[in-house]
Amino acid sequence: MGDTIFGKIIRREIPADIVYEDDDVLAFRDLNPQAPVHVLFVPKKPIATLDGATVADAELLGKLLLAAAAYARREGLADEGYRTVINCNEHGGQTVFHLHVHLLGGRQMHWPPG
Ligand code: IU
Repeated sequence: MGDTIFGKIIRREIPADIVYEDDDVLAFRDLNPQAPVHVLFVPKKPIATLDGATVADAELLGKLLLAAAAYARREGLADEGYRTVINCNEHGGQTVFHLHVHLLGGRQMHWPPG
């Protein structure tokens, strides 16, 4: 599996504004934020896409979502609400092929997404 810029962030080879870390998950602010709060939650394990995840990753995927939800609550986003997004491959708009959950909050979200 190819390395990505997120792998370099995880290994601290390039800087990022890291807001959360545990044994399995790293979270950092998106460089091109689409909302007042825009944080990316990435597994340290380099899974390329959601399509590439397997049942062996079930616990890790749960940890990723729970880390995002806990962060949102700590940041005071939970009551008004927020959005989590996982883009997969070309039609999903994925540009970095290291699985990540976008957490977007601090403004009204709209549907359908573009
Ligand atoms: P996507 O779901 O793969 O499209 O999301 C990739 C995100 O990674 C996107 O929102 C970029 O702004 C963000 N990003 C970043 O935060 N830092 C980087 O060095 C690069 C992309 I490249």
